[in-house]
Amino acid sequence: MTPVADGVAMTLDALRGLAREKLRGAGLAPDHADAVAETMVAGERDGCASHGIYRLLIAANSVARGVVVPDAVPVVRSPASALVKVDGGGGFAQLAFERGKPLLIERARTCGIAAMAINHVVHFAALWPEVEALAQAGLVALAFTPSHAWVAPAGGTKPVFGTNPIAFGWPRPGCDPFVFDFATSAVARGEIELHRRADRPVPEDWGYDPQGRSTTDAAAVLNGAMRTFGGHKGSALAAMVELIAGPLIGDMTSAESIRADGGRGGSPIGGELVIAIDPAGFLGDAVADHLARAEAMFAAIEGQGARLPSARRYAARAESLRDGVVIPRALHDDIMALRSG
Ligand code: NDP
Ligand code: PYC
Repeated sequence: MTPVADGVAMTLDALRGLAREKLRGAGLAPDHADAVAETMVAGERDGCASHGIYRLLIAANSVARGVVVPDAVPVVRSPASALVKVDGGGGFAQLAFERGKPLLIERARTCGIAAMAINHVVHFAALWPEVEALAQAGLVALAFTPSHAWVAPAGGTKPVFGTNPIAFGWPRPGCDPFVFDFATSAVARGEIELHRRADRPVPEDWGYDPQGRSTTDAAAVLNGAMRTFGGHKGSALAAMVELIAGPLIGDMTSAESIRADGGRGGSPIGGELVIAIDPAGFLGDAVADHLARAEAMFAAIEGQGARLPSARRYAARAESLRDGVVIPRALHDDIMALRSG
């Protein structure tokens, strides 16, 4: 660890070691600590601060408040050839995904398409590491999860939806996959939390105060309601995520999740739906020809100076792999104050 002007410079290996040590100190079993640390390090490495190492504070809080089962053992089963179900046993979602992923990949390759329901987990993570891993395996991937009811429907000011992310991954020959992953709220809640920590105002269109008035006060939005992105369009997509990653897979909606939390301030409780499609299932031997045609679309986007989603992330990754990362000093202090294990 090297102190720099505005933070602490760390290699990714040092950051991984610190994350594992603090997660074990919080009480997580070693396999959970390793899986959770990996996604936090990936977030920090790729310049996604809202789901990077800052999440150590959130994860430790969820364990301390008894929201998460720290030594849960995920159970994987397959109720039908194209379906995988993982019961996460109340643990964090990362290990449940890791345990179910090999069977999901196998079933997608066998059936052309397969879906995995991850149930009974606590979820605070970004979804792009999951769809990126599936796309790296040659599959098209979609992932969805509800969260806590923090977001008002378009036209209302009271929370109904979670921040409900949608992630998509597309395999590309010879380069990193095309990946996007965003909340259906105007911004992820983690971003508003970072504004509150830094005492910075938020844009007026991010949310409402508890009285339903637009505000630039981050704390007021956190206590009031966030807005969906794109008005009624984001609102409908948020509802879709509630439905397909809640009732469809027998798990909680965001309203049910926040009720189950009971004021403990833990991370969302519920499920996740992951869909994987093997392009060869539709295309057979012509798969390479058709994936090559997709490249023309990417070239048309980049050819006019627009960027692909994830281009920023991959560039940040290259830089972090070379130079390491800098953790803001106040965050580093808070992390060091957590118990070690
Ligand atoms: P952002 O609005 O920051 O953007 C997300 C996506 O849009 C990324 O794929 C990003 O690529 C891409 N993007 C951003 N700007 C551009 C641009 N100018 N041109 C092309 N693409 C662009 O994300 P959110 O704040 O909505 O969400 C952040 C994270 O929070 C997500 O990873 C999500 O999974 C996570 N989250 C998790 C929840 C949970 O319950 N587990 C709930 C809500 C959110 P790039 O990264 O390259 O910039
Ligand atoms: O940033 O909105 C968010 C979020 C919710 C759960 C995990 N991240």
